[in-house]
Amino acid sequence: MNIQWYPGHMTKTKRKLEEQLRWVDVVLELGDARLPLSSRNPLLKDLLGKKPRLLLLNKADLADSNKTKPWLDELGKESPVLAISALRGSGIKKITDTLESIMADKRRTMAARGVRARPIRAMVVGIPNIGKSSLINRLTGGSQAKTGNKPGVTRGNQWIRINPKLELLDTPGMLWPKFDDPEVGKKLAATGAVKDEVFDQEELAIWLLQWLKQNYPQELMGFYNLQEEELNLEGIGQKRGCLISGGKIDTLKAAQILLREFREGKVAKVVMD
Ligand SMILES: Nc1nc2c(ncn2[C@@H]2O[C@H](COP(=O)(O)OP(=O)(O)O)[C@@H](O)[C@H]2O)c(=O)[nH]1
Ligand SMILES: [Mg+2]
Repeated sequence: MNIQWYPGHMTKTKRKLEEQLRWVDVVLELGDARLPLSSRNPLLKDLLGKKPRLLLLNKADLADSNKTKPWLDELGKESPVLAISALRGSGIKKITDTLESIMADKRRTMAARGVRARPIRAMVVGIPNIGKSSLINRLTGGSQAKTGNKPGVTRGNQWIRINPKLELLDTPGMLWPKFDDPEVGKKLAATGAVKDEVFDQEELAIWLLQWLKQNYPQELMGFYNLQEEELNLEGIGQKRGCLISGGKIDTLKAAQILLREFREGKVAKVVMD
């Protein structure tokens, strides 16, 4: 993420999203399966009003599936929800059918009024790095099957025909991450949703180590082949040969290794909320 979300940016981003929302029947809200709450901006709910949404918890390939299940049940009370991986392709096939069932009532009403059926129009919405472009690519199969400009759509936005039932706005809706709570900020930084510069890398890695020790101790010890009392940046640095002159451990390098390997899902598959 290369943007700092100052109030000015937020206003502009919000206005753009409001404009885009006018043209769609339904919204595909992307969240991160590792952060079913922290990766989402609650403002979206207000912006949507009565417009239906399908929540997609992306990056499920990196998430702890035992903990994803209860979240799906809980969040499913508010809106339909699927766990997906835009990278691996899991869950993608269910999207069209779920959207159809979400729109079924409205479409019946329209049909009764004699309005000719047209494909459902949807757009992808989410914070930076959540996988919006990956999902659009996955849905389109990488092809740029654009259906051309339609009246009422901002210049530059186009519809992509996904299948006979579904059209997608080619430009995703941007939301900014919300982290009034520093804990939420750390979770977003640890998973790579906000750029590293927001936090000191060593501090962030020390926080993450503590979190992993509390929540996934076996996975952490197993991955780095360390005993419980060695679970610190020095221990990781030693294992990985992060040395500076004088035989001291380069803890910054160890922090960067931990953050990278955690984000790649190598250390443990987690749910942090
Ligand atoms: N492991 C994993 N990585 C993903 C998934 N979806 C997206 N990514 C990665 O997340 C990063 C951001 O994805 P991108 O589609 O550019 O996000 P955008 O900023 O919302 O458009 C990229 O490195 C993607 O490869 C997923 O389902 N699983
Ligand atoms: Mg993108």
